[in-house]
Amino acid sequence: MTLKVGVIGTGMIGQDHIRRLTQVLSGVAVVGVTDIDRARAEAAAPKGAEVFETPQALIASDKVEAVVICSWGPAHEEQLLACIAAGKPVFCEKPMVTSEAAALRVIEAEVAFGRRLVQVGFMRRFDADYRRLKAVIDGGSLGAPLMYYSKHRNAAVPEGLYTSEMPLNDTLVHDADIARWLLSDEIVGVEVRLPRRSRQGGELRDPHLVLLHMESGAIVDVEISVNIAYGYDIRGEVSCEQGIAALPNRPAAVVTDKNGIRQAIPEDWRERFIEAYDQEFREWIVAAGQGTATGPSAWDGYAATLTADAALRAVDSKAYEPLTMIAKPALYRAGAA
Ligand code: NAD
Ligand code: ISE
Repeated sequence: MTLKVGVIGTGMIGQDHIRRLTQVLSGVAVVGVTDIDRARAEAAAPKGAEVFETPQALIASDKVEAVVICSWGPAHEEQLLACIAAGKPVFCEKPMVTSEAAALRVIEAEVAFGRRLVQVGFMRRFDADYRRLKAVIDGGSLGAPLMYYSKHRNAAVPEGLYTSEMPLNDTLVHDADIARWLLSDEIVGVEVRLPRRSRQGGELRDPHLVLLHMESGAIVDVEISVNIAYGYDIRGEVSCEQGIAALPNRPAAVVTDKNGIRQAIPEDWRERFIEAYDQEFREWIVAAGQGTATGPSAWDGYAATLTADAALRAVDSKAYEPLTMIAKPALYRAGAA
């Protein structure tokens, strides 16, 4: 069985996902693409794929069995709701949506449909190192987790992004999700501290130090840097009652020369998480082929969006900003079909 997929948004990650769906993974074919920039969609379309005029036309097409959304965050809600209305499994890049109200509309639509259809692109949950870290914490040999340090450093962002919005809506959401998942906990409040501005970014508001307060009382300390210049550097360390569990450094050749002993650093997320994205889609293809979704859910997308909203409020208020979640619908509870 080959799952016939349509891709909405053929920018950076859309092209990377089309490459993995056509050249790396099996049991899947990209039969349609669309982008508001038609020329970009045409350039990215694999041989034989149809270039649709609009996301709505792609979602409605009988040729398309499941959808991959790689458009900009603010466009996701309308596209997700159309997929749910059509009963089609959908993989949606993070952030699932960019407001609490939009997240609740997606949850409401999926709950009314009665079966999970949405998987959100929190690829770290599929990374082998993060999975090993979670297995150690869940194993319990180190006792309860007390603190988690999450370092999220990007080399650069496009010019013109100066406020806290992009670092918190687009980048922090990964740390929020991985913290909830690793610690099996919920975020109940957020604080943000703004250190002195890095001079490398001009007017860019960078970096951010974010504290996530968890329901258990554990605290997560997140560094969000989006203009660190030297590469893409992701680290994590969980401090537990009886020991520490940390992500290993990525294996890379060790170079020794007159400048010293060093290892290469990934350029960006495509390189660092290449295997994680592959695995994320492997698991999505299996679930979508059965007409459903597993992995990070609309509930997880909602939690991450609430966290980003609270962090943005905390930048202005300089105070602890609480999060209030609705009661978790049965569809998203452990063991739900
Ligand atoms: P991009 O700007 O390179 O590409 C986005 C594409 O979507 C553009 O080609 C744009 O024309 C198209 N688009 C925007 N709105 C549209 C609409 N309404 N209908 C059709 N096409 C539309 O951005 P990107 O870096 O590829 O990011 C896309 C999404 O993927 C974002 O939500 C981003 O946060 C997410 N992303 C996730 C990861 C990850 O690690 N999981 C990494 C990068 C980006
Ligand atoms: C980007 O959109 C991603 O999702 C990357 O994983 C993240 O590290 C980066 O900060 C975001 O801009």
